[in-house]
Amino acid sequence: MKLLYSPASPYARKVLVLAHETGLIDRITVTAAAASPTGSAAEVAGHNPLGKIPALVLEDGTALYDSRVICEYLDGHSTGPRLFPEGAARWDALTRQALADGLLDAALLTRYELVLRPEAQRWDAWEAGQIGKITAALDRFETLAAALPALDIGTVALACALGYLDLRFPDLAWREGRPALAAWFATAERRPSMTATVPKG
Ligand code: GSF
Repeated sequence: MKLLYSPASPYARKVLVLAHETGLIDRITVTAAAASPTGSAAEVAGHNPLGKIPALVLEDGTALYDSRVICEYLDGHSTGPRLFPEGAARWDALTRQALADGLLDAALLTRYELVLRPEAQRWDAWEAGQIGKITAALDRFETLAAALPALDIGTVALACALGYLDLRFPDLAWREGRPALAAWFATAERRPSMTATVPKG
């Protein structure tokens, strides 16, 4: 299987962390590909009409996206733990993944606003709104941190989201006022699946 990714992509990291945790990492080759709202590499758009990464290309040429679909597909082939629980626990895990992915969506939109949009066209209220979503998501995770499961798709998504804030939004200082979340991440980021996939960019 070929993963179209970028070394800094937190969504792609979610896929790679899950691949490590489920024993599938050796079945995945990675190909770096450029993806941007103002134009993505042809290889990306050829597989995903949205022009976004990650996209997983199977041996028969089928392309899977987005990261949520790719993660659930891989989990179904796990040689070890299943990170998508069955039953009632499933909805809790999926909702925590959605909250972490939504935090990332707001972070990416903020980054694109600051890095891609010409300064004269920036909209302060837009940036403030996205930062507000990041902050609200972090505050909710602070209330959940003490009782999170050891490992599921929600905890993987959260770890990748916090790692992305460290990479791209150090000034946000997300750990300040969030001791339980900071303590949780101090352990989570030391998992081999996390140390093997530290984002670079
Ligand atoms: C989001 C992927 C995404 O925005 C998922 O895979 O879960 N819902 C999707 N990826 C970014 C790159 S990033 O992860 O650094 C992307 O492809 N941006 C290009 C664009 O057109 O927004």
